[in-house]
Amino acid sequence: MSSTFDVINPATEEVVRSVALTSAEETDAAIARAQAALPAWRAVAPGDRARLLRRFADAVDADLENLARLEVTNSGHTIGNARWEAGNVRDVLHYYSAAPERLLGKQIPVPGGVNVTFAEPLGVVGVIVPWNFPMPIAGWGFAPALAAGNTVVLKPAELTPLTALRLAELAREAGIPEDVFQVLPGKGSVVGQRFVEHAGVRKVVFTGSTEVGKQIMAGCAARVKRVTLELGGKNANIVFADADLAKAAATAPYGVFDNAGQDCCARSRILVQASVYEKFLELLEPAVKGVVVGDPGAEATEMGPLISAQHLEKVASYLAPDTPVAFRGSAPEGPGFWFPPTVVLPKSPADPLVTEEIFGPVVAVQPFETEADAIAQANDTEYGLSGSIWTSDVGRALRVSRGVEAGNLSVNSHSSVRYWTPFGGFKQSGLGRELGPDAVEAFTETKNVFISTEE
Ligand code: TAP
Repeated sequence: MSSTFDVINPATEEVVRSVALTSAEETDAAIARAQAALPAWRAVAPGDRARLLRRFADAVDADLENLARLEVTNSGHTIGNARWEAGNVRDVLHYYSAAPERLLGKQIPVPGGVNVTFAEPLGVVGVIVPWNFPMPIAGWGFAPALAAGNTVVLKPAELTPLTALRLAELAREAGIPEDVFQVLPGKGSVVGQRFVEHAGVRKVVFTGSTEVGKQIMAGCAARVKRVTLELGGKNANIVFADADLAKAAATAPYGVFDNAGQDCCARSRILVQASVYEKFLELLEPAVKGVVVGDPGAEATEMGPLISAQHLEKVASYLAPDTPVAFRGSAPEGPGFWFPPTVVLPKSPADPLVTEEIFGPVVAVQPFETEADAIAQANDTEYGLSGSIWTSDVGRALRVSRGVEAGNLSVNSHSSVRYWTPFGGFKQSGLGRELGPDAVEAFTETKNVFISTEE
């Protein structure tokens, strides 16, 4: 008998739907079906596989508003963000639909014959998704995996299964065979664990906490299983005195409080050059207080609730009565897991507010003196995912970009994820890259074949 999980609307605390949890036995059966579906899927002609992915993208597009509303209800994402997220799944499917017809090998000059390489699919790929961006992170795994001819089993986070389940329905409507792309809602310790342990799964794509990512990597190492890891971040937003300070301050709240700070790319440390530190804080205060926090389904809302009561408790635990809070924004009263945007001024670089990924709407502002000091402070973390650099000096922008140990940097903006470009972390923020022109390679093995031409 399967057990069930009650999905809760984080803005109202009401039960949305009860979802059956996949057991270990059911996971094994799904993996066996995915293995059985592999020969036919990889044999689909490249142009036909491309067409199926484009039809899947079109089905997502036709269902965009429904998917977005589902995410608002399940995850408390603002409706504007949720529409972007569903649109991102559509765009990523379209982008990788070009891949089946371009899975090129090489003809390499060798003596005595002809040498060619093939990009072969890996087999069954297991994708494990966290609760903070249920749609896009699912798509970054399944779209290139399917394009390369793999079959996919996908586990959404226990808290947020609804959009992934809908995406599986849309894939079927588009004509993708049921066993080629299966969504298995359930617990990480059950379904996710089987992806790691089961010999039939040839690659695990994991996005989530660094702690669980290390366990996944260790489990995969024991089986020499391919693994991609997208883990945590404690990203720096570096503001130099020569920057457009008004713009840097006006945008800083959105660089960290988007998705209520539940974003691996959240710029949760703002490093400000000491000569403009006070001025920056003066400009930051109205920007933080102006963030519209409330009903995520309302068009004007800029920040919704946290995902769960447990997560709210974790975020709140970082703020003690003696925490140096500079100022805070607002949050609704009553039901829902609300936490206001909060700006803190830690005194020590060892303060957990500076070192730990809080994964909520809390940002630490710290001064720095020189360019070298800014780079050293930005790098004083085990993480290395993203970051921003605000300066009007192009040479400095490039020097600091090269100096900061992180996979995704933006200058005079807070952009991290663009599906055309590679995304992933340095250090303990991850292993491998997703998105961009090369992502499909991570879902293939290179096979080398030599054909003798000797008589
Ligand atoms: P986790 O607790 O690590 O969970 C992530 C996923 O792994 C969930 O589906 C979870 O299932 C599953 N899982 C848990 N234990 C497992 C195990 N032993 N074996 C296999 N799977 C297991 O993370 P979270 O709290 O959902 O997400 C927040 C974290 O993700 C943050 O650290 C954030 O920075 C990181 N994140 C990183 C990125 C990128 S791209 N680098 C993007 C988004 C989020 P359950 O739902 O059952 O727990």
